Amino acid sequence: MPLEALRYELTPVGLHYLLIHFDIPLVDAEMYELCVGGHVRRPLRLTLEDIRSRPSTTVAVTLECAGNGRARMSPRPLSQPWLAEAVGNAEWTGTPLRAVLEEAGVRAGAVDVVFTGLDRGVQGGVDQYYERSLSVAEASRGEVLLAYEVNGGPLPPQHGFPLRLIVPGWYGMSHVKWLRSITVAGSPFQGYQQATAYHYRTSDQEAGAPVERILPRALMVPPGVPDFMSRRRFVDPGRHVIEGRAWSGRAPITGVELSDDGGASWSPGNLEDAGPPFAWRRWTCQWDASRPGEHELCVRATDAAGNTQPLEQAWNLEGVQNNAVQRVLVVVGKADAVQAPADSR
Ligand SMILES: Nc1nc2c(c(=O)[nH]1)N[C@H]1C(S)=C(S)[C@@H](COP(=O)(O)O)O[C@H]1N2
Ligand SMILES: [Mo]
Repeated sequence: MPLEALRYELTPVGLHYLLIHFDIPLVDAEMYELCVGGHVRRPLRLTLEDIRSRPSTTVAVTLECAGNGRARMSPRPLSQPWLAEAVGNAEWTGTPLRAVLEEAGVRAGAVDVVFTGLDRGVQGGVDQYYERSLSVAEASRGEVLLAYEVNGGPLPPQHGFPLRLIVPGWYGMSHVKWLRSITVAGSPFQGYQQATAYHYRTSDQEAGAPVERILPRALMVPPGVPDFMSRRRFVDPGRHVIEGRAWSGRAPITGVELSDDGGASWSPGNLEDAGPPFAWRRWTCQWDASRPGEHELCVRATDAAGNTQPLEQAWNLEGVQNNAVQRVLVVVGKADAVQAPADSR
C-alpha cells in the first residue's frame, strides 16, 4: 500500500497490500463448497448461498503482514522485501465462524481448527495447500469471520474469492484466503505454515515463538513531495500537520509521538476518536519546520498493554514482527535548490 493511502480511513481495494504464497486459484462460485469436518458431530458442506444466507456482520479490520518491515533488517531475511507498506484497513462482511462451529458441534478433545486454502505450492521443500490453524478458543471468538465481501463489494480473486477467514488482531498469515475446508483436529496442527514458518527465532536450531497478534505501529503519510530516486522528501519551511494511522492487535492505542531529530526527542500527537476496536486510528501532529536542512521524522505508537515501538528492532531469521519506528528523511527548503546526486536523474 503506497503510504499516501494512509489518508483513507478504509483502504480502497486496489491500494490494499497483497501477499500470495503460491498462485491465485480460479474458483467457480456455482460449484464452490466449504467442507466443515474432522472432530465434529455433524460435518457440514456449505455452498456460497448457504453461507450468504446466514447472519452477516461487517467489521473494519487492519490487516498487516507479519513480514512488514523485513527489508529494513540487516542481513535481509529472504522473503517478501517489505519496507512498511504491507498493511491496509478494510471493511469485511461475512458470517461469524463461531455459529458454524456450533452447528457442526465441536467434539470434546478438540484442540485446533485447521483452515485450508485452495492454493497449492511448494515451500521449504514441502508440497502443500496453504493451511493455518487457530486453537478452538481463538476460533470461537465472536469477531472471527468467514468473509465474502470487502468494502461493500464482492471479494476479488486476489483477496480470497469466494471466502476467506478474518481473525481481527492477528497478523495476516492467519487470515486464510480461498477457504476450501475447516477441519477440527484432536491434536496440535503441525502444517508447514503453522509449525515451521511464522516463528520469531534467531536461528533454525531454535523452535522460537509463534507469531500471533499484531505489535503496535504508527505510520505517517510522508509529508511534502518525494525525490524520484532517493525518496527523500521536500517540504516548504513553516508549520505542517503530519498525519497518519496507528494500530495494535494487542490492546487499544493510547499514544502516538513524533520526532524530527531521528528519535532523540519526541512530542505527543493527537489521537482521533477511537473507531472499531481492530481498525487503525487516525492521528495528527503539528510540526514546526522552521529550521532549513535535513530532518529525520520518526513516529512511535504505544498501546494500553504497554507495548511500544523500538528505535531499532533485533534481527530474526524470518524477518517477522519488525515494528521499529518509521523514519522519513525530509529536507526543509526549496527542492530544486538542493543539489541532486548524480544518480538521481
Ligand atoms: N490461502 C492463502 N491465504 C493466505 C495467504 C496465502 O498465500 N494463501 N497469505 C497470507 C498472508 S502471509 C497474508 S499477509 C494475508 C494477506 O492478505 P491480503 O492479500 O488480502 O492482504 O493473507 C494470508 N492468507
Ligand atoms: Mo504475510
